Amino acid sequence: MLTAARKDILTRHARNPLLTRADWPYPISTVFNAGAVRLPAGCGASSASAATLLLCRVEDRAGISHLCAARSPDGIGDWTVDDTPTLPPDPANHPEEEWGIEDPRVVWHEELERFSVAYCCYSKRGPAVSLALTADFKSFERLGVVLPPENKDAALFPRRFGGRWAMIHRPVPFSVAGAEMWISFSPDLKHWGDHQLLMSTRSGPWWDGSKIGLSTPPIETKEGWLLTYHGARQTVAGQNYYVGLALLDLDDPTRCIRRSHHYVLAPETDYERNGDVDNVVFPCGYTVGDDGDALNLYYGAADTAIALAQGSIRGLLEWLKDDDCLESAADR
Ligand code: BMA
Repeated sequence: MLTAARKDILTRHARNPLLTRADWPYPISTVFNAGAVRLPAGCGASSASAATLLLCRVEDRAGISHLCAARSPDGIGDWTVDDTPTLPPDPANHPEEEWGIEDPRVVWHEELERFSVAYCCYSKRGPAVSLALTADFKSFERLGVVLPPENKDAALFPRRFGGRWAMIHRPVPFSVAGAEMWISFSPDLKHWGDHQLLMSTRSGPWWDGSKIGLSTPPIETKEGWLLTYHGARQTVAGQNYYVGLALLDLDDPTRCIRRSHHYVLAPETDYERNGDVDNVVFPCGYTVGDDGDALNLYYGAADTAIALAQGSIRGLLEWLKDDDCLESAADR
């Protein structure tokens, strides 16, 4: 375990933070937690300059969040940001969005020929999980609330399992300290059931001791579904957010087969340690390079900017093998 923990498996990009409010074409307060995709041909990639799309959480100057698309040819620079909110909250038709929409996770579904956007709708009754579908990041079909409050940090898997869609999410139980990751299934994306606990918090002083939740959507690999997940650790000054790894069985994603002992990303730089909410690294999206291995992890930094950490999927899987803490089913 020590060998793995000594290696930094993710590298921060030298141009971090990649996006801040200074990059926005209209007045905003902050921009952070973004879903990410590489646009397949014919899916909104109208020109060669639309290779990476970040669907960013933007907090306006009233404190309400909406989603806004930023496109870049290389996923690093030359960002073109939509002139107006791409997906604003729609409280007239969706009262659950009254206090904004946050933290999108975007997934391409071959079967639907559309992307799903799983996001947190912030209702006056608390945060809940909503889904929308889009082919072009211009028009969106809202499916509404799919999981009621209090719940967030949801993402779909790209394909069905035995005819059913699967989604990881993070309910907040009243009678258990902390918040944990669950998985649920649906025949139609609208009706969800067969809810099962997937991963629990470790409690105490651990980096994932007080709350956990999915970070990016699951990454499909030959060895299983690679998860990045965030862990919150309570300190006297507030909660610090870290990122760790887990692996789910490829055919049965209810089975967590590896979980990292240590975190792979922690708030260390100035832009991660100081912002609207200090000491936060919070990925919501990833893209993979043409080689099928280079991983770009886009994360919100201190709820104030968007940054990029890069690594190799193969490298992360190897690291996780060394750093695995699941010695028995009871540890899961
Ligand atoms: C979580 C989410 C994120 C946020 C993080 C740190 O609960 O609400 O949107 O980035 O807290 O403030």
